[in-house]
Order: sequence, then structure tokens, then C-alpha cells
Amino acid sequence: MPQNKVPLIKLCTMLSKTIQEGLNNQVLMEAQSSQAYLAMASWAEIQPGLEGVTEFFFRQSDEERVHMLKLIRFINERGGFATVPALEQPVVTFKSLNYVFKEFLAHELKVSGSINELVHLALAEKDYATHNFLQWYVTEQMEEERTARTLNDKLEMIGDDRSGLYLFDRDILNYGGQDAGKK
Ligand code: OFO
Repeated sequence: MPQNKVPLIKLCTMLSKTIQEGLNNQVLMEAQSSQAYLAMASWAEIQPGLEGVTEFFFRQSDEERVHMLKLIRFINERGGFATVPALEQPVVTFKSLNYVFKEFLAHELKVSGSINELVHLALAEKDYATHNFLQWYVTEQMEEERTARTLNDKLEMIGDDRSGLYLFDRDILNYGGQDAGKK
């Protein structure tokens, strides 16, 4: 090949096939999270008086997209190929605000489980760079689970008290979601 020609395909990858698949599955999961929270934001926006909850889920959706991008960049930087996945339509209507937040917590627990599996895989494959990269997600999941639990506890406490719900909506932006776009 002439010296000034750059090969179109990187010849070596530092990611095993298993790790690459695992990371690409996580790309899908973060994209699904972003869509799921976008649907929650859109539902909240057409309910009366949920401006805070609406903004919280719009931010949460943006954050998940940032998490997805971070994975895509890592996979490609390590010589792999991040594949952008197709997405199914998320749940778009919700029977109550409490149900939205229960779904939020359930979703975060599922994502934590998936991150834990990936960490386990990285160790089993002796891929310490990926293991190190994933620690950011471990910490992030701890924070997001805590936020989701706290908000569920508050809603439980509030019950049907409308002034409590008013304060919940007013104060929700103090919990999570404020880092969207910073990572
Ligand atoms: Fe991607 O941070 Fe939770 O899900």
C-alpha cells in the first residue's frame, strides 16, 4: 500500500468479541433508557401541574443518551465497532405518577444488573481497561438507584395529599438529572 494511504479498517482490536458484544448490549440498554424516560417526560408534560417531573425526565433522558455515547466512543476507541441499535417503542402512557416512579426504579435496577454482569465479564476476560471504564457506570447506577428509591419513598409518604404532590413536583429537580450533558 502506498505510504500516504491510511487503511480503512483498524487491523487490531483490544476488545474481545464477548466484551464487544456485552458493551454493544449496554449501548442498547442506555438507548432504551433514554427512550423510556423521554416517554415518561412526554406523558408528564400533558398532565396538569407536573412541570418539575416533566423536566426531571427530560433531563434523565438526556443523561441516558450521554451514557450511551460514552460507551460508543469507548468501544470504537478500543478498536471495536459500536453498532447503533434499533429501538422498540417504550411504554407511553401511565396509570398514575406513582406507577411512573415505580417503573423508573425497576428500570434502574435492571440497568444496574446489566452493568454488574458486564463488570463480571470484564474480569473473567482479564480486560482491565474495560473493567476500569465500567467503574464510572457502577457509581452512576448507585446514585440513580438512590434517587429513584428516595423519590418512591416520598411519593409513598405523600399518598393522595395534593399539597404534598405540589411540593414534590416543585422540589424534584434537587434529585438527579441535573448532570445531563456534562459527561
Ligand atoms: Fe445509564 O444511568 Fe441509569 O440507567
